[in-house]
Amino acid sequence: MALQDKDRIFTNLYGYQLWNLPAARARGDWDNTKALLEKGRDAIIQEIKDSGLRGRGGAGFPTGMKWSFMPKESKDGRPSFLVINADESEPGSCKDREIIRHDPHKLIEGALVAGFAMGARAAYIYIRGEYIREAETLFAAVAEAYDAGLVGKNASGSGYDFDVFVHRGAGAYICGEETAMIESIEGKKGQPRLKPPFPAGAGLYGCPTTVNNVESIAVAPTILRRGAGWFASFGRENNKGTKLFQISGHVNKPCVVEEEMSIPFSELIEKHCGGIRGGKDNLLAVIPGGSSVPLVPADQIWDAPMDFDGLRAVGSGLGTAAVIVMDKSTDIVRAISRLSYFYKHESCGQCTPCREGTGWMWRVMERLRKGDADVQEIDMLWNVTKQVEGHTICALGDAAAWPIQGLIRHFRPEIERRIAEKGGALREAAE
Ligand code: L3W
Ligand code: SF4
Repeated sequence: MALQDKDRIFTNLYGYQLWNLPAARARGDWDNTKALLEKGRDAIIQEIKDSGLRGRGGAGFPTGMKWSFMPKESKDGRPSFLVINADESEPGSCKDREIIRHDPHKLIEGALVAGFAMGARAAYIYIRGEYIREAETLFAAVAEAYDAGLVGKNASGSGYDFDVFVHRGAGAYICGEETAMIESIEGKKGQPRLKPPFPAGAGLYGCPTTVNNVESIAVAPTILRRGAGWFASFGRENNKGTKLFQISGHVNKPCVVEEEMSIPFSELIEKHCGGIRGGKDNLLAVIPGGSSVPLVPADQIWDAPMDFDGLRAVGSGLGTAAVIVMDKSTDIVRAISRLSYFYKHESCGQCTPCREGTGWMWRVMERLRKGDADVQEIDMLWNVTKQVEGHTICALGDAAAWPIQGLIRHFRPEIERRIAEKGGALREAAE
């Protein structure tokens, strides 16, 4: 059953109302936040665990469990921090932008609630450099929250001191990786660190840190107000709650929409996007979770539940739920080659399989795109993706390999056709 309006968390997703504090309050944000904090740290974490909320930034790690990794007491006088990942750079992803544009107070209230639960003294919201207007809105909303005593000293009258800082990125995709983000906030070059140690042990300035996506934090106050059971009543086991889906590409009405987790792909598209351009039979393939997950051909995606397990079952993933729809007019080899270029460009270059492999993969992809390759190069490319996958410091290497693997797995005949066609044309020209 599709989500009803009364169960939507992001009631100002389309900006029909103002984003500012009075309007946010009228929507129920900052309503007796002190009472939420009075539940206590352990009770808040338990409620988030019980809700089944899993990270909304791509990896799907259970949010309550992540919060519970933070030390209960400060060790050696070290403070703890919350870092909020608003560096939304995954091709296809555009949900955190809508939250910040139209509902920034949900995020700031969430920062306080989450930060309090894990004993953090401050939150750093790291916002993508290109989000200029969104950063302006966020700065203004944070200032409103300070002026109203909602954050800062004795935040919301709770007796707890909690600061919120906004940090602007400078346009590097890799700074969305949590440890690269921490390096960047520290003023260093944004390059991922080796894990472990995980940020919960040694993160920002060497202190215990949790990094969460914007959406994961922004839903927390509503979960606490309406109860874990309410949130967990949506979706299915292991895939609970509501979720922002971002549908782009060849649908009649691209949109960002909050829906129930596990909604079938067909229902999402028919109900909210006016269907596939040219009709269902014109669908070629879908990248269901942002560019880092493999594509799924039309016949396998149509009935798939849009959640972590449903998309894993068809060889892909939910990622950020950025659903990129491609109809039969798409040059699928070119599309994936373009993504290869993106990952080559965004590699931070510190580990060899990624630095060299992304360039290799892109160059071979370009040869395949032009049909200017030998058919054995398809297998060679597959092998290169396998040498990159799982052999790098961060997930960017995997993210560069998986779209190509998806292409070869599902569209090998199309690649071979190009090679044969080009070879035929060359032979004809030579005769
Ligand atoms: C303590 C342990 N903490 C894991 C924490 C870890 C992190 C979280 C998930 O990549 C994915 C990536 C993209 N003790 C822990 C622990 N943690 N074990 O749990 O960790 P991990 O490594 O599974 O994922 P990640 O490195 O955070 C995120 C994919 O998301 N993605 C795109 C994302 C794009 C954006 C954007 O545009 N903003 O987020 C799409 O699929 O490829 O696989 O916090 O510390 N034992
Ligand atoms: Fe940098 Fe790529 Fe290695 Fe990640 S996998 S640390 S982006 S070189």
